[in-house]
Amino acid sequence: MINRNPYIANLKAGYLFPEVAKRRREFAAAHPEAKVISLGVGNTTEPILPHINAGLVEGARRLGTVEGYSGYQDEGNADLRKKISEVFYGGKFSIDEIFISDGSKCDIGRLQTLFGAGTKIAVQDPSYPVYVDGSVLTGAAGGWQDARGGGYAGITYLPCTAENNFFPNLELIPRDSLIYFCSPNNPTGAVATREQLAALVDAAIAKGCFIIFDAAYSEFIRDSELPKTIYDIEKAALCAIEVNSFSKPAGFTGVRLGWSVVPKQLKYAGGESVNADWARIAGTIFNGASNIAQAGGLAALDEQGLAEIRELTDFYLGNAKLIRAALQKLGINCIGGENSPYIWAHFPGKDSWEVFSRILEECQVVTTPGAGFGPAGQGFVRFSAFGHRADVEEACARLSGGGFV
Ligand code: PL4
Repeated sequence: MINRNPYIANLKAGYLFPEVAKRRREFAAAHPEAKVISLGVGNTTEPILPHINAGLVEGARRLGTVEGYSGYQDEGNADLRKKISEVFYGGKFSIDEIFISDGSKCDIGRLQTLFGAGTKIAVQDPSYPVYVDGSVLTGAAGGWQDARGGGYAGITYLPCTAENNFFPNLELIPRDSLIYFCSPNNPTGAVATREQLAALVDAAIAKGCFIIFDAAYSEFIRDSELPKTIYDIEKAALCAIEVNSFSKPAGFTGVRLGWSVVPKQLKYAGGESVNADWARIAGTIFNGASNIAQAGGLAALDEQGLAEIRELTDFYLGNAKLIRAALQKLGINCIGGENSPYIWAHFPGKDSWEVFSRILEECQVVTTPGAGFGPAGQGFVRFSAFGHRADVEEACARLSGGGFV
């Protein structure tokens, strides 16, 4: 009989979001009368806006015509790649440095094949679970260890707490490691300043590290002083890969479209090109994003599409403001929710899964327990601003009863 991949056995628990969904289902089964509202998983709820939707429809229509039909486009639509470079990076990348994906999560997983087993990993703690769980699956991380709040061997957790203003101590980053960094951050909602990102890039270059920079929430940034991409920092192309997505800004969570930037300047210790390797890997184990999704992506990046992105992200930021205000009225300290769709609420001394259960029982509102994002998430709960306005208002009214505090 064939053996199981031993790295799978290293995973300590199930993936966070299905676990939250399971507990929600169990609660709903036990309380069939309850109208449960989800402020848990960051899943978009609002319809795709008309201009972008028309781009999708037109993309589908063209596939039914001789002139408009297209098949495999492994590397992605060249017009879309060019447009991404222009809109997000001031045209500084050539189209063969922009790789279209079926979403940023999918590329975060695939990118790990560039480095392989035994790579040292550093993550913001707390962080989006895919960085850690994906590292375990590729063997970059080892088994679970209970010491110091728990964590996987081979992963350096960089605590992001109120004490350090949710930006990690860069001295903790090991030499020659792969650093996952997300800004605006999931789950804390914190956004790194230009100075902080510059310090991160300097540290990475000095220590021979690469950064995988996850900018999936960049379109929620409203403060013009805050950087939307790591490539705003000079020299970042020497040490960073950026992943991004149409999921949250355009409502493409189910459509599936994203991209990765792998600069040609990026070189391994031996001088080999990371870009060439990524083209090789992507060409081997990925067959391109849907042509329909890419047509929608092109529509999203013209003038009308960008205005719709602004409208949609404004809507979710409006939800975030309501949630934040409701929590603050109860005296709960929270950050995020201003340039980000997540609010990170602090319940000092409490277990985050217990707070999750209390909020579910008292308010029939689903959240995400902070401990699921890493050891430093203990005592926190994440509220997502993705929801219909009426549901968010109803959730805020229920929360304001405060029975769970
Ligand atoms: C639940 C920092 C959400 N099933 O849609 P994608 O693949 O382009 O984006 C995924 C993604 C990438 N980077 C960050 C993210 O936060 C997300 C989406 N995260 C959340 O609630 O934290 C959805 C999670 C989904 C999942 O596992 O990704």
